[in-house]
Amino acid sequence: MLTLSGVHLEANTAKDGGALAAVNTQLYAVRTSVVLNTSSNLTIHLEESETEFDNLLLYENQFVDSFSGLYAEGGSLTVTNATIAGNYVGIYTQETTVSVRNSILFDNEYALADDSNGPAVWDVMYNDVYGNVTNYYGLNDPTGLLGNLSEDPGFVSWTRNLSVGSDNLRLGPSSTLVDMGDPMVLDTDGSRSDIGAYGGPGGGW
Ligand SMILES: [Ca+2]
Ligand SMILES: [Ca+2]
Repeated sequence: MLTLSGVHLEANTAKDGGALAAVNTQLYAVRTSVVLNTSSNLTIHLEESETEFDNLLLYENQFVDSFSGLYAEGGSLTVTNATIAGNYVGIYTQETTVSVRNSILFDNEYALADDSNGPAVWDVMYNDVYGNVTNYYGLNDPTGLLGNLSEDPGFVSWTRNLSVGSDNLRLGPSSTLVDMGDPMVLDTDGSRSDIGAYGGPGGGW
């Protein structure tokens, strides 16, 4: 088991996994920020791994030839309280058991995408998927069900411009995603969880 806590991955370049790659690995990552990396085959590239991300920031990652974003092939992927913006794909999987909860996917080309041969096995609850060119690809759009929303997240500031200097992906005071996460999950202040990377028990970063 590989554990990452409070790791910031910025401006790296690699072919498979511009920031992070794992094959046949158990990986737990909490409070991970991944920005401005460049890949030719996905920013986070996971194969046949059991992977869990809590409080993930993944934004403004670029690509050459192929895609940027988070990719998993086989294994399992659990993403809770992520904010994923300005990548080519948000989360893209093939033959993976996927859980995505309490997460924001905004301003990507594809937000949640599955390209499995069989039916997609996705558990998708209490997310906000909004403003992507394609919000859902290869799986049903669950907006309005199980706490899934499609609303402007109301970040403090966001510009998709290949730079992160002026981005602040915390929820602004008028955001409708405050207290709209899984009611069984609490924030550090004891309130119902907020959606996004700054919600949930690990959200105080
Ligand atoms: Ca930006
Ligand atoms: Ca809250």
